[in-house]
Amino acid sequence: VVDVVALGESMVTFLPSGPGRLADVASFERGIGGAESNVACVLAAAGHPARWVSRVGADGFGEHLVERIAGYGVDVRAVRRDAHRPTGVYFRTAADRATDAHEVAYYRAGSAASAMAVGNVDPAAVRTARVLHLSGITAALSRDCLELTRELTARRPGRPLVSFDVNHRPALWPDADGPRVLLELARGADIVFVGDDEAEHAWGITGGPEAIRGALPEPAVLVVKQGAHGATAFAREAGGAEPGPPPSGSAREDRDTGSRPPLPAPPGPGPVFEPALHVDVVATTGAGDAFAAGFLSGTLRGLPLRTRLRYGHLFAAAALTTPGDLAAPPSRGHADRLAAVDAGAWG
Ligand code: KDG
Repeated sequence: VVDVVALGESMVTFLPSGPGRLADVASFERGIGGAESNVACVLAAAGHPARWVSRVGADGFGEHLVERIAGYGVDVRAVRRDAHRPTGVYFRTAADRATDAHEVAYYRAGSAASAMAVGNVDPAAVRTARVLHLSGITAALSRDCLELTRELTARRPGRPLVSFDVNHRPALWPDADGPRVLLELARGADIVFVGDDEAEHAWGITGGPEAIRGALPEPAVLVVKQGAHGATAFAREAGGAEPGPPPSGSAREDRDTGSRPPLPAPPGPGPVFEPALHVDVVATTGAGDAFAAGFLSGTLRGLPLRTRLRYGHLFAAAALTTPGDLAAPPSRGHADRLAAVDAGAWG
């Protein structure tokens, strides 16, 4: 049993070496991207045993992805090579500093990962985890991927705790069904991450976190990300959803938590609001994934809801201040010290 399994498509990304429109940029630098593998990489870097489940092409880009993700310490043995379909890639322009506007061009239709299906994903690789992390991106990739996501979010006894990041990507949905499907999938999960802007865009909900919780009462934990403002978590119980048992021998869970007492648990079920940290943003890509990884790290360690949110913000701050998708999170000892500051010193 690993702490987390993340299932989803990863791509080789091409980031421009300077500002400008896709029509004008002359050279790009290779990186890696993929919302779910980003979560696995950050959690592995934070000391959690993590596995990535996916399909890549039998091509150089697939090889590169598997090597790089394994380099973060993620178990990639359940990733399958597809001899008939390519690895997806995407290009992105530098974001406008003021508006965050940027262009994204995906080349992933018919990719190896879009052929993930109930029949070709090893159920044991997915179930042997304390937390299974999924996102709405997978559901948009193909009918097979949608069916797989439905299967994995179906409430069944003995399934891992299911974490679901809505990740609404309008460009990927072939029809207008996306918002309805994403709501249905989120309702099946135990921990849901959604941006308030995303909830407005996808579902037309403008009333903030409370209104979003009104539309999504089922998940044990709902985390509403409010951009640079902060994030609000709702939980049915003060501690929030608890993952399955820790893998045997993970003594380091207890070893580096430091001597500071954890923050007190919230007085009752959410909402708990925690402000984001003020940072000089370099690029927002990957920040949502890092936030999810931080929150899940706190969840896996059984920390109080407010501390989980602080972990989310700390991990997101690392991603916001680097140009690519991925940034090393603060070490556990450092994060624990930062997360334990009192409210006046936070932010
Ligand atoms: O969250 C970052 C992801 O959006 C990026 O890595 C690419 O997974 C990606 C996607 O499908 O947009």
